[in-house]
Amino acid sequence: MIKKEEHYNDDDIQVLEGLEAVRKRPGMYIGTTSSRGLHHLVWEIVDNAIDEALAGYCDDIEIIINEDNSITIKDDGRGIPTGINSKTGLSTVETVYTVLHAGGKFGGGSYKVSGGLHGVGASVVNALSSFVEVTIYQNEKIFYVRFENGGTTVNSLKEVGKCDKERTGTTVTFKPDPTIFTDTTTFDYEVLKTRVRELAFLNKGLRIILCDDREIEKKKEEFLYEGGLKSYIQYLNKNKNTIHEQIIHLEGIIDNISIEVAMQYNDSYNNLLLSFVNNINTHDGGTHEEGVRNALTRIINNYGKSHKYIKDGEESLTGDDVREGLVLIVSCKHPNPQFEGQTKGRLGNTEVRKISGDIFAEGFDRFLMENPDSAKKILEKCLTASRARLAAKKARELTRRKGGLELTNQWGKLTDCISKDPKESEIFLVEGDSAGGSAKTARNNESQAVLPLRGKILNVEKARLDRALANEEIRTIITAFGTGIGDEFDLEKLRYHKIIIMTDADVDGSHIRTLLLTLFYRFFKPIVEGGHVYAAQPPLYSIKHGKTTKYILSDEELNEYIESLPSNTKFIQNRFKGLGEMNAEDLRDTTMNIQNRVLKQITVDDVVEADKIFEVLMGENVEPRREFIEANATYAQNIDY
Ligand code: 1YM
Repeated sequence: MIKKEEHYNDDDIQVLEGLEAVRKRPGMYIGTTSSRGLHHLVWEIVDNAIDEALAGYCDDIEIIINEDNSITIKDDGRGIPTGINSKTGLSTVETVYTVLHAGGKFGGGSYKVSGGLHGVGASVVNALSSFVEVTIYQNEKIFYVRFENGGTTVNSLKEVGKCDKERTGTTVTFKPDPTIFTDTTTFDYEVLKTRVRELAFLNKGLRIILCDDREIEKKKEEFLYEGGLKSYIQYLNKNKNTIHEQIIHLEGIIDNISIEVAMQYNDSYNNLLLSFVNNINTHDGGTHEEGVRNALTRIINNYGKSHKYIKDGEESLTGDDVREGLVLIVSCKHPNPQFEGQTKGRLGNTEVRKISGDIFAEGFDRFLMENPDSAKKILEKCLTASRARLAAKKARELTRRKGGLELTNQWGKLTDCISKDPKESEIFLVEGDSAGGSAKTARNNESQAVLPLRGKILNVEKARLDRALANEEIRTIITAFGTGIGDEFDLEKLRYHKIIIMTDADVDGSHIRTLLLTLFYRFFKPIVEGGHVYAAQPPLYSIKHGKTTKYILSDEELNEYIESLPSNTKFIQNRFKGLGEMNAEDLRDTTMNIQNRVLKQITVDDVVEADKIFEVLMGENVEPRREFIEANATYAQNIDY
């Protein structure tokens, strides 16, 4: 753990701007005022408590969603300083909450180790809240301050009581301003829970309690992992078959930069690599991750060669080979991280590459030496992956020779659009030949291509690339997309920026949709991450009365619509059994025409959650699937008719 080197000094506070600026342009400070931004407020306050824990002064944090949708966060740290700040003439806590960019962490003497996306802190939360209350327990005294309407102090800091000497800490309650968060001011317990669990995994020994005190759903859960990252790996591999028992764990500090890695292989064909810097998920990796990746490939190859798993003259294992079935987490703590990229999801500090590589290489090499049985299983797994990769390469070459993966006009099934501009081109993947036929008639042939899918496509959760390539349906999809696959994949070559899955609203339709999503998530992840994948929403009903035809998307909407009709209206209601039943005109008007249609964009907010769901739904083990289906049965509608 990195200790703060100097203590906070009241004069460190820098007075920069007023809170009004935050209210005028909230997006600049918290990214968005949608639900995501709303939850971001919680992390800004929790981060201060986590910093206190990282500095070694706090063990317990509690987060409560109150009945009125306000949030209370408590910690048992030292309490925010209450002395007067000479620059602002205010108490330090008032300065921290009312002056933008104020805080010990910007003062130079000390630094912030945890930190939200923007690291803008408590004053931003105050600016965007209808009220904030801070209570501080310090030196046997209780202090209290209250702000309203975006940061106006209504009760300046004062002593309000006495407490035991042992009782120290900070309690903050805030309520987001509904005039700013116009979409929603309702907190989502599950969203808070996912991040709280992650924070508990990342900060070994820290107890975080999450409570929901709202009427219907009162809940209380405690998150405390003595095993830290090891516990995280256990959690991620829960439904998988691991190939070696012991979780590999190593850590080290060089030049005040700490690196911790935990990893374990399972028998699947996927990998899950998570990386963090100061508790922030670096979705796009960066130098800490690169150091570990490079060292992983190097160390496994060295071990494989010196122990004759890889014979002289045999091809080395590639990065993909050594990552197959691997679940790995890298956590870096850095005093001065530089985040790069559009979403600031990449660590840029160049010195970290060597540091993380060296720490990883030493620890991993030692593990292989000390655990030859595990090492054998890992090497065998990597070698099988390598053989499969070579087989896939052959299969690809073979299909290419047959013209299967080239863009020729003889691939029959696809009805392409005229436009060659990917930005304006879309492809509909349609269930069945008859719906495919209607879609071809209904489409706008300038920008809409149609690919009917005849059979069920292969479940790639249980298959490697070489088997996937043997599947005709999958080959046609790869060819149509134009991107290539595996180590040849190139997002730039994607021929359609909208890929629209159009399946029936029944069990078979959902199955085909899930199979396609599994294929995209496992083999074309950048396409999903780039927001290119959509699900069409064909209507469930049509209602005809007089000359009017109204299409309805859900049972809920149907009831509302029928109730809204004058009571004596005569109407015909004929539920669509499937897309194939709809004529081309209906299909155009409801599902394909850009003016009227409703598309659902498929996004991946949370890779951990997505990985789990695909594994559970499509993987080998039946028991977790049964549990999942039972737990989610209430969400399923229209199971079959
Ligand atoms: C529920 C939220 O804010 N806890 C908290 C915040 C601070 C301290 C302790 C703290 C920090 C330092 C010294 C230091 C903060 N202090 C500041 C500032 N919990 C919560 N607990 N003493 C106490 O950083 O050296 C900002 S946050 F700026 F005043 F030091």
